[in-house]
Amino acid sequence: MKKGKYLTTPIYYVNDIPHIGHAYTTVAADVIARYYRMCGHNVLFLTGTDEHGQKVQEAASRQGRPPKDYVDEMVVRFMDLWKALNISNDDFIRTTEERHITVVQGALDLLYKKGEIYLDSYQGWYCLPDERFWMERDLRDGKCPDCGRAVDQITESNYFFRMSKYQEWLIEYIKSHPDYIQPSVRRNEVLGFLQNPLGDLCISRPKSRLSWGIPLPFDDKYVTYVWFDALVNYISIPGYLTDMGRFNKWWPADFHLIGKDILTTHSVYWSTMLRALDIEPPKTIFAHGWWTVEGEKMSKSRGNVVNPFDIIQEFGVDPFRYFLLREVTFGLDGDFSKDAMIHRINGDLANDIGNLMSRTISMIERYFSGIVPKPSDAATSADVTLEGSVETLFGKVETFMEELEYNKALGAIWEVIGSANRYIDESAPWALAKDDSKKDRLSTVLYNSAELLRIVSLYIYPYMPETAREMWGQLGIGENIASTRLDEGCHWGELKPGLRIKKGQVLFPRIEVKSSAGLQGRHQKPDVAAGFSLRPKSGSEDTIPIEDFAKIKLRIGKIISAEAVAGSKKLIKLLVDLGDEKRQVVAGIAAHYSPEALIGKSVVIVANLKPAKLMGIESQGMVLAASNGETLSLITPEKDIPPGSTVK
Ligand code: ME8
Repeated sequence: MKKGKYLTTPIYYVNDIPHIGHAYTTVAADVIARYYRMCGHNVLFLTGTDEHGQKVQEAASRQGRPPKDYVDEMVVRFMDLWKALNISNDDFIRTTEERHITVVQGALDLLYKKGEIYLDSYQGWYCLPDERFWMERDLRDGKCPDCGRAVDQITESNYFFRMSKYQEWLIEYIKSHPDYIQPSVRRNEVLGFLQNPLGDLCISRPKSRLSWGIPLPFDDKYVTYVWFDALVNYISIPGYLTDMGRFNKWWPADFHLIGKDILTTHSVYWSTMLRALDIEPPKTIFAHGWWTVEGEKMSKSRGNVVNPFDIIQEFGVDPFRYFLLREVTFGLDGDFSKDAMIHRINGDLANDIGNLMSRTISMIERYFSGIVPKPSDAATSADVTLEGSVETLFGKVETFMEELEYNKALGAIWEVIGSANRYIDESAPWALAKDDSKKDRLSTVLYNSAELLRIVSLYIYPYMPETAREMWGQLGIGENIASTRLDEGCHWGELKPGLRIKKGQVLFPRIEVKSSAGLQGRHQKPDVAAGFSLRPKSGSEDTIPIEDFAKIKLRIGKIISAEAVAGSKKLIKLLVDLGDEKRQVVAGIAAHYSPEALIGKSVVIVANLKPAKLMGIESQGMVLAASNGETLSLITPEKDIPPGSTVK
């Protein structure tokens, strides 16, 4: 067994319902935890809930209930969500648990005895929603500099942690440990923050104001500041002060995964707290980006909070997990929309991996009575290339996973899936099957496709565990994929010929969308009213008067040049001759046409469409195509007709 890996998520406030943001960090941690286990590491993956503090006390009192009652009920929502999302956490910390409280008090006691905590009278401004004190100079327009809400002036005696004395050490530490705070933009942000003098940290709240917290061990008139309490979870659970043998096995944590909203508390408060306790800092604090919803900040008042249970119900767990990590680079902000989700499902999942699976399984069933054939003829250069692409995948995925570059790891896996689909297209097993003399070649092609799917299942298991299990089941592999080592199972040739495949459900059914959305937009618009399952509606609401149709100016255009849009798999930039003018049109057809094949073609252009930007490139029209979801065909005139001709 290799060295242990310790991963954490933030512990979430229980006074809110879990949403896509909470799901994001937790799924990201789960993927890395599963990946490490598959690489033979012992893993401690910790998540949990932050249950003390003013917000919880107030929420409970609004319901006229004791806080503990309230948190006991609320925590279930998080636990249920993690179950629904197949989160494989090894422990779940609730800050109201005795095993945590003891350690918080132990740590406070140690710091107090070392003179790292002192009592002082303090005047400042308090932001209730953020539970943070601010100095007069910190305020922005008299409001909380973090959230912009009103602050109350407060004077009281409190206990302070001598955070300021570690400022120089922290700057030095961050500078000399480039991996400590990631990504680098966040590291620079923290270093910028540390250019201003660091104050000491108020770590107590008088019980007269807040009773729902962990009592200070050296003064029972106070409870512990919720952030001090919460951050200690990262060491209380692996055994700090209670089981130092176990603690030393896990600590320092390999990754604290957090959102960028809580960067300061982790990089400044937590680092200095650990320093004062003589504990090594974690190896990496990674602050990922922020999800918005259809371009807007998620908030209860906007009513646009994305409930992960709804998404799971509508699209399934694995597509949701896949989407979260494929759609945006971990570290950058992301935008959620059902459109984007459907686009991923229909493209990457249904078209790419789903199609590869279903055609391979169907052909093994049809041509070999459901028995995985033995590769029988000498390898061709196509076979060697396919095998080579699989053999080099491990190195790529390993590098990306170590850097938490989830979308690049998935990109590398999907490249291999794409090559396999092309390999099948080019090998044309359906044609080989018609010729008895080509039976050996047919065996090899289908064995190779099935073997590639076996290996791909291993790679996608951390992201989509249910799908990977299903794929192994359909391939007839008896072993449990969860206990298969990735580094051992990813080598070519281990699939045993003779296995009986078990044709099962389609992995990812396509989600039908209206084709009328054309090719202009990045994602075709789903019909929300119809709940994404579109059937033609009968009745007058589906018809338009001829005047409406006449508003659309359709003209014949001749494609003069075509080039792939850098960084996009879907888009091609076209220059189109419309007779009296030339237009630049960006079309999402790269999956169906190569740029070279387009030059010289006459197509139908929507000529009076408002220009739009696609990946920053202006598109001055739309090219029409017919699609049934799988095949896409440009609409071209049946006879030779000059550019600019009208289409009616
Ligand atoms: O801050 N986009 O808890 P919290 C991306 N209890 N991630 C998001 C997000 C969004 N829109 N919204 C939330 C707390 N998150 C403290 C943490 S840790 C010792 C104490 C995720 O319930 C992201 O991980 O407000 C963020 O850091 C976390 O939820 C905040 O959760």
